Amino acid sequence: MAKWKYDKKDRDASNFDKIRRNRRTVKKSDLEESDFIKPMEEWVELGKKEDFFAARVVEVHKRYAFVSPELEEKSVDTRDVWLATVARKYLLNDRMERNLIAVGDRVLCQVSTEEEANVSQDLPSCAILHQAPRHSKISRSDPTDAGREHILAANVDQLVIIASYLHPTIRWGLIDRYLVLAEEQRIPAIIILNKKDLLEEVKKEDKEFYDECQNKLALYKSLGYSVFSVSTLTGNAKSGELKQIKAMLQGKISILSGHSGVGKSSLANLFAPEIVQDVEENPDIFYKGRHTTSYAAMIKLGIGGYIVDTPGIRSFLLADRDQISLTDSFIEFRQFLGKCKFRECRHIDEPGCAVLEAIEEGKIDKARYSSYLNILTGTSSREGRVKEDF
Ligand SMILES: Nc1nc2c(ncn2[C@@H]2O[C@H](COP(=O)(O)OP(=O)(O)O)[C@@H](O)[C@H]2O)c(=O)[nH]1
Ligand SMILES: [Mg+2]
Ligand SMILES: [Zn+2]
Repeated sequence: MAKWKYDKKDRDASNFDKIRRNRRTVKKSDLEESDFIKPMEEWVELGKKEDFFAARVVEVHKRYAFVSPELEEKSVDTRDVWLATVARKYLLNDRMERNLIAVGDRVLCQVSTEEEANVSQDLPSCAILHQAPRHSKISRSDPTDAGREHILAANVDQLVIIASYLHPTIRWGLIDRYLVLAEEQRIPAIIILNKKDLLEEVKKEDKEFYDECQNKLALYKSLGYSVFSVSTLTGNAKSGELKQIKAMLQGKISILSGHSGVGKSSLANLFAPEIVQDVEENPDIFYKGRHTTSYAAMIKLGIGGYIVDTPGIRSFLLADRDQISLTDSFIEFRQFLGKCKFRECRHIDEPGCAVLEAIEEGKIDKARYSSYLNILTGTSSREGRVKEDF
């Protein structure tokens, strides 16, 4: 029997495992070295080829994506969509990332011939041949495979973190996780605290919670972040803090991130999106874990700029971080980097630790430090990951 011929043994589960494992050893660098990612210099020339066009990925599904042709750099009509699949040769490599392309990626596409195109669908179709280098990427650890990276969006200019005071109750630790992502990518973060109307309602009966929220608001402002306290339900985009948010979104690509139900789609809808976002009108259904937006989508805003509305994410875990890069991502810790007695200080219980001293002196907030510890220790083991899942 020829070596390469189908052999029943291949179907044996353990054999499959072995094959999978071997494939998983293919490193990310293989992809980087392949010609999928093209530097910008080559990009323009390639785009001139017949049947080729530059586009922006506006939606990613499991086996296909939607792209919108670029009208000019950074400008697309997000209602003009093509069905796109990544050229098959690039899919043969198994990778460290769950997804090869993400919403926001700039790609070079080739129009599919009639035979290649799936005749059963109405959209024009194309193959994605190349990807432009990314200037930023927002990713989490894949909940189905913690060792893998799930890239939520690429090339975004800023990260908008949305949380609601109540329904669902705010998780300050989650805000800190998102801030780490923004700091690592060196992109600005904007914090929006929504459902202020609900906070006002409990002001009298739960003064403690109300005060805690006010203190946190002041804390994040003191760190230098833009923080807004709004109600997308009762507020008006023409005045106050919603107007300020509008000004910050104009001309930028912003990713809206946060738990499902906090009001991401409601916020997007205030700024004249080309495609109106679904808002879950029945919160009861929604709290059982259902959500209407099930994929990340890039939408042009009538006010100028783009937003990437992300699906209701139930788990948001950061991949492993070493303590040096993590210390650097907590902006108020930065000034103490290199000032600890030990060079490899993790700022946990080491003697002569400058970070611990700063906490004692009230220069670093204790809750922020707890977030640091949670991220540092929570990502060190698989169990930690599960426990940290919130
Ligand atoms: N009370 C109150 N409810 C809001 C506010 N903003 C949004 N909601 C409600 O919260 C639910 C989830 O909103 P949605 O925009 O779909 O959240 P998303 O999952 O983050 O996109 C919906 O029932 C909205 O009507 C607000 O400012 N106050
Ligand atoms: Mg939504
Ligand atoms: Zn230290």
